[in-house]
Amino acid sequence: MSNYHIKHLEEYFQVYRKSVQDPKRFWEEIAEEHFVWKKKWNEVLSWDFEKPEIKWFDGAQLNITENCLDRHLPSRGNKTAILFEPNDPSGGAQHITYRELHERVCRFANVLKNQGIGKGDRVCIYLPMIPELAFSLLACARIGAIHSVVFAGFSATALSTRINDCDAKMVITSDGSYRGAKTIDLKGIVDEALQDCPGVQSVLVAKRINTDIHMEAGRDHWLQPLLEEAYADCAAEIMEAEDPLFILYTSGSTGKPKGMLHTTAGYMIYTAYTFKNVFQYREEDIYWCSADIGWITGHSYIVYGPLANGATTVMFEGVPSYPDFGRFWEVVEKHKVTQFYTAPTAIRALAKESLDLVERHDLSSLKILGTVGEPINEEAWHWYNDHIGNKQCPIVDTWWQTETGGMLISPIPFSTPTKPTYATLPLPGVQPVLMDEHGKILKGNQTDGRLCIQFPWPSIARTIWGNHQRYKETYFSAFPGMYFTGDGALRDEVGYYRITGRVDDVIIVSGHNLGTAPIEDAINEHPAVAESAIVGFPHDIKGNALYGFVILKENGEDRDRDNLKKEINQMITDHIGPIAKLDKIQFVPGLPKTRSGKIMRRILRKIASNELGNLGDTSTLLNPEVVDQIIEERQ
Ligand code: 6R9
Repeated sequence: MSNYHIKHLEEYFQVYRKSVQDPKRFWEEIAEEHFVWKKKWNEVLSWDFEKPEIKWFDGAQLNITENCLDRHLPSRGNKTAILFEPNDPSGGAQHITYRELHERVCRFANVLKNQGIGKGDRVCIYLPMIPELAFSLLACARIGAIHSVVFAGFSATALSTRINDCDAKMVITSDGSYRGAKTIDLKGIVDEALQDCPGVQSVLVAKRINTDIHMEAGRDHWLQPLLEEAYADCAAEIMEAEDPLFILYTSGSTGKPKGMLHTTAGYMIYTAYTFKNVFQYREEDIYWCSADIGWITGHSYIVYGPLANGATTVMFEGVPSYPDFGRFWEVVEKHKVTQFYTAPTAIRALAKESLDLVERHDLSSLKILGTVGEPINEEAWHWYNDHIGNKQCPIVDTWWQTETGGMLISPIPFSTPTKPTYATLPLPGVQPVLMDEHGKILKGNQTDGRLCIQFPWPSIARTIWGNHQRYKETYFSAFPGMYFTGDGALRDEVGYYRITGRVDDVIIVSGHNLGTAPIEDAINEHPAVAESAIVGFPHDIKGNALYGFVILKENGEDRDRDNLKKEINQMITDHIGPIAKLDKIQFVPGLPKTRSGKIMRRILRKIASNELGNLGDTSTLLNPEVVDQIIEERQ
């Protein structure tokens, strides 16, 4: 039996049992058998969720880039490591082999050193999805610098806040970026941000769109000539297992963004292990995750997890709608993608379009489909299963967080039978529990509560950069001795987990706890509905009432609105009960979304409650204009 590659359900249960009974031995075997170390550990795990302090493989020394690059050179030197698919479909894909990637990372690492960057320094990366983005993460890791990637859709203010929070010495960016038919002036945004960032000493600029940009003398340098001059080899810095690898910001429910800090050995082992199992990865596969490396999904499952397994990972610069809504499927066909991993929001958007855009492509190379980022509703799940997977591809609904570093609850394809909208079972090493609001563990199945994890897994974030107290308060205080995820979940009769959404999305109506996700699921099943979001607003008698924001499909646009409202409420009554009926329904052209596709319920809640004066920061939204439209047509 191999702990590292689970192939059937019985094996899953055996491996899972072992991982819980003797977690140290379990992870130690994986660490020994599948990774290269400069020095072995003194202790596999020490932990204290009260302090909180978590250490995995303390005393070990390694460099993650040797595990992702150098060790593959003898056997996979000529294999494609990164398959870059540009924004422009006629632009030609680039196949970057492991040998080339190694060389580019080494040159880049030398450039960083020549610019005075060393171990422990923070480097902010603000790049579009071009190969230099992957190179720059790995170059930082090569020399022990801590990367902090900021998604290249964030504004100058969001960027400067993140640069200053971690005191980055350097920014890596590009002259601009492509986004569908548009170009974006990234360097202009960096220039604006840097007016408020006195700590930044240098800026490296990759050329992408070839426009004339301002280069600040003494501070800004074109990347390409520096790479050409640099040595093609760079010894990997020796890192301690618990040395920081990167910071990644995630928004909290209040206050400034939290810089989640991930460290080296545990993160490497866990992302590699979960990649291998959840995607049942095999040597000849072509794996594609459509996320942006600006999010944790891209860090763990475009860069580190796949490369640690010697995989071919597709990097896509474009958007799903350019040149048309068939682009994803065109790319799958073109590169014969075997695993495809995306977000429910993308699936819903694509499902709204003509099926012709799917059917004109040969998707027979696909073996496994994945989703991440939010609960997937039943309708989207079936569309994905029927039309993309042709009912042949298991769907892995992977639940995890920036804070968890890797997937925690997910089916293992061909082992765990899938169930629509369920993330199913915990991965080996993960010990979830459901808690009631009084802090009692809910035993047994057919129950629901707040999702906590009661034992550390290797890739849990170790702190919030510069604010350990906030780390403790946010994750370890609600239920002492447990990591609190902030999510609610239910456990069905066989022990499968279904994530019901953020706990703060629970609305109590007349004393009944209603999660927004199941109501939205019910509404979305109406044939005229494309997407919906439910929030609560204060109500004299019920405490809270429900307000639904609904996007119609094209076939619903001409329908009588009052009839539609009645039908929608009937759907809810049928699926959940009359208690969950909506008091107000507003048909909207779009929903305010974060750049990663999450609905900003905070804003919808304010609109529903008529608190229009204080909408908070909308600058990080993907589509801020939609907010004004919604306000204008408020019910
Ligand atoms: C990886 C990522 C984390 C939050 C998480 C939860 C939601 C993620 C989900 C899911 C239901 C899934 N979430 N995956 N909800 N089913 N499969 O998305 O990280 O951006 O930090 O978001 O996303 O609410 O707590 P992050």
